[in-house]
Amino acid sequence: MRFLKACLFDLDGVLCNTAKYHFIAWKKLADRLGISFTERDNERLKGVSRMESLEILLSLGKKQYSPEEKRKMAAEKNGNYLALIRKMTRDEILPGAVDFLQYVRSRGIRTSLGSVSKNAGVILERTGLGRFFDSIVDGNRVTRAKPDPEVFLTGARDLGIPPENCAVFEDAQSGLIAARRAGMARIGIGNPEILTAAEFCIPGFSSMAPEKLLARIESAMEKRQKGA
Ligand code: B16
Ligand code: MG
Repeated sequence: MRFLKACLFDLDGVLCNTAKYHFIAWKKLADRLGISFTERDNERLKGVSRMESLEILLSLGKKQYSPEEKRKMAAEKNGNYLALIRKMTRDEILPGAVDFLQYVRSRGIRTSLGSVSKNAGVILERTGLGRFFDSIVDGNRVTRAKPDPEVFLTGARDLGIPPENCAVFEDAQSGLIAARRAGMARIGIGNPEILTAAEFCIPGFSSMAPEKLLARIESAMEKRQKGA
């Protein structure tokens, strides 16, 4: 590949469906607080940090809470979440993701995980996905959540690859905006009407042969670099 040298992957919603566990864990807290919290509300939490997620959830209720109460609530949600993800298995990896990771690596393209989750390590270990990455950037390494580009710029720096030769796979608009700010190519996983910051979208990795997907990214990068 002339232009594509590294692929950077979001974790939740791209490689495995942990968004459902975040939802169950937040909902448990919301129910206890008497706050109505739906799957639609949960969409707003994707790619957002834990404390920002809590603020969004609490904004759906009427009560005000002290910083100490909020810290305890975030810890409670994380306990709910950890209990769920500690039971994960490799069966929860999304279809086509492992084939794509293996194909990319066989072509000499480097890989980085770019998640703002502090729990990414548990998920990588439970699913066995960790071995597919040359670099792992998670919420324990970065201080700024998406849409800040820190998570992806750190990954590119780990790999020693310039941002313009990196492609990001993301299921959240906040993550795609982070990738755009980082100056990287952007592939949305999901609905193009929602993921408007993507250069193009696919429903998932099983929807297209890996070589076709790489060719499509390479041509998008080539166009962008010629236009620049
Ligand atoms: P934690 P990603 C993000 O992960 C999730 O999308 C978001 O819903 C979550 O609040 C955030 O991680 C923090 O996660 O509470 O586990 O530290 O999409 O960047 O892989
Ligand atoms: Mg995600």
